[in-house]
Amino acid sequence: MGFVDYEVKGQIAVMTINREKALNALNSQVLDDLNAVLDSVDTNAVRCLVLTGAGDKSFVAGADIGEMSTLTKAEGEAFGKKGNDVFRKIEAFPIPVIAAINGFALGGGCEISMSCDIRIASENAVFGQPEVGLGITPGFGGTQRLARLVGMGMAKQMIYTARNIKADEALRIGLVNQVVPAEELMATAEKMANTIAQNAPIAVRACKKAINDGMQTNIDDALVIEEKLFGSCFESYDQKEGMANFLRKKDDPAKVKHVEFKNE
Ligand code: DAK
Repeated sequence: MGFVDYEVKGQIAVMTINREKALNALNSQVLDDLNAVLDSVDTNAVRCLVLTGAGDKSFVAGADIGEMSTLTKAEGEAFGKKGNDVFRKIEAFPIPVIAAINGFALGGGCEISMSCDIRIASENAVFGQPEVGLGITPGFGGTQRLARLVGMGMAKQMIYTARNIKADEALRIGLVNQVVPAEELMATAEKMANTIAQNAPIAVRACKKAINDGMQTNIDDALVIEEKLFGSCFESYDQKEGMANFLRKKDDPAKVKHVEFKNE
């Protein structure tokens, strides 16, 4: 669809931002297309998403500077809301989303990667929040998500200096989970997505919600959130079969089998 390709591969799917000539920069159309593709995902069939950028140079080189350059205050606010709504949709998406970062992840590109659950970067990836050099603040959640991921001190350093960092430094500060050679990026991301897809989907979704919601509140309320989501897994086919399989294994290791979780 438009600037976003979508391919289902068994129980996982790959979403590719495809605006390679502009290094996959996010204009309003890309944001609308991302929104529409996310709305079209059949989350009963697909259990994990991978988000990447087209080409081998850039994941997303930020929000579209040409489009932003002439915005009025009101239009800037509307553009920020459009981006924030899409990024929040990714963050709260019922199934996990892995960012496969294949090059520049600057400004809105770094921000969209941070709205994903897990970040895997190629060795040529470059991260940064260059906004203060353009006379603006990060506008798609960068001031909030970066501080939550790498800590306040490092987030402030990156944002105030507008200095880009390479993949190895992003790994060192905890901005990405893993760095791999570029030619292995998609295979690594898809392998991780398939590993996630083989686990009980109801439980994986509940874990995502528990972590996301719990991180926004105090520990007492967070543990209540966990309790409720823990309870919600019981009486499902997946919980009964997952536990029965463990007990069968204990009883007789020869009875060990791969559980086909059913998302029910
Ligand atoms: N926007 C538009 N076009 C871009 C772009 C961008 N962010 N980044 C690259 N391009 C385009 C270039 O203009 C060029 O187009 P043509 O000239 O060929 O037509 C093409 O992509 C190739 O780029 P370069 O020729 O520059 O390629 P290089 O290899 O020389 O350099 C680069 C690659 C990534 C270092 C360079 O392109 C670059 O510095 N790009 C800009 C990176 C950047 O500053 N990104 C952050 C943008 S600010 C808000 C909501 C959100 C935001 C702010 C506010 N509100 C609340 C309203 C977010 C802001 C940002 O993301």
